[in-house]
Amino acid sequence: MAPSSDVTKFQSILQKSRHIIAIAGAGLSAASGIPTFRGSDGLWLNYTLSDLATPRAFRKNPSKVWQFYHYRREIAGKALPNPAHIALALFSQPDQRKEIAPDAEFTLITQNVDGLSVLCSQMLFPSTDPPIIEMHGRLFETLCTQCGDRMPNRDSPICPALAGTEELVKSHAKERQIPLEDLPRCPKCRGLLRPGVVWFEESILHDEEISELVDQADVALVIGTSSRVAPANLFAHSVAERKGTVAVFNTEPQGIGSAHFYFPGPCEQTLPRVLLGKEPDKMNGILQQD
Ligand code: BV8
Ligand code: ZN
Repeated sequence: MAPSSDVTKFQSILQKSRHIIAIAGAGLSAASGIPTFRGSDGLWLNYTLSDLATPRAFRKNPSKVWQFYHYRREIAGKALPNPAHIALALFSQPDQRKEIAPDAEFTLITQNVDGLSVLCSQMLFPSTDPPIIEMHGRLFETLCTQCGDRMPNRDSPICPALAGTEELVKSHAKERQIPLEDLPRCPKCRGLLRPGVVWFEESILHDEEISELVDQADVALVIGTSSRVAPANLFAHSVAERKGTVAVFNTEPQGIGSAHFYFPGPCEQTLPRVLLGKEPDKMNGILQQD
């Protein structure tokens, strides 16, 4: 049966829900100017996954992999949360969702590494710990390949040798050959640092916590994801298998196989309306308020 787009019907389900999870992908940050992976300006258009987002790729050519992540850091570092992030941040506050989902817990499980969901919650609710799980790690963290130290790092550029290479990536020009010693190094042990993200063939972060949430969920919101990467693309299916409700928010009908609801269009428009009953343009002003 084709998924419904009946907002009132979906909101009546939220009224009775107890455990809501949201699974988000690159489409959540598209309106913030961050290219998605497979869209027309997609990140993967000019690169193959195996060239860049695997441990083997990093071992083989850390200079090239670092230039790709430096490029993404430079973009994400200038990006601001959009109305979709704001809608989720508001919905994550019990007092903000008490009309729509009075008895529900909520957790956002995001595949995104741009940190915009956490930034948005910190901007709106600085004293609360946001219910957000960043399952694929963080662009603005580094991991030392020698001592294992994981550290936040928003330096732009993260090291002098990478400065300006974002222009090469942007213009799909040949990357610079940066010597190992000029790549980001650990302040503690001088070991080579890697981006603090989860690569393919690596286990996701917080997998136990995520499994518990998925097993408990009676509603799954699937937001801005092509649902092509595992295990993130399995969560909604497992909620549906346990007779939970799945609602997809996407500009394309992707990942709607086990969906009961599909809200077509940009999530920066559909999320404020469906989750909060608010018009998207009302959301922008919220970030500017002191
Ligand atoms: C794992 C961090 C167990 C890095 C990412 C063979 C060998 C080994 C493994 C595998 C294998 N086959 C399959 C696997 C599993 C593998 C996998 O799924 N591979 C794929 C390629 C088939 N997964 C893994 O390896 C995972 N780990 O399985 O552990 C294990 C352990 C050891 C050995 C084997 C297995 C780890 C995966 C994590 C990879 N890291 N990110 C980085 O970002 O650089 S993945 C990265 O790509 C993202 O995080 C995200 O997950 C994915 C991109 O997907 P989306 O976010 O959905 O983005 P996309 O562009 O595709 O879609 C955007 C969507 O938004 C579209 O639908 C579009 O229509 C929509 N949209 C656009 N604008 C809007 C919008 N919607 C609404 N509003 C808008 N405005
Ligand atoms: Zn170290």
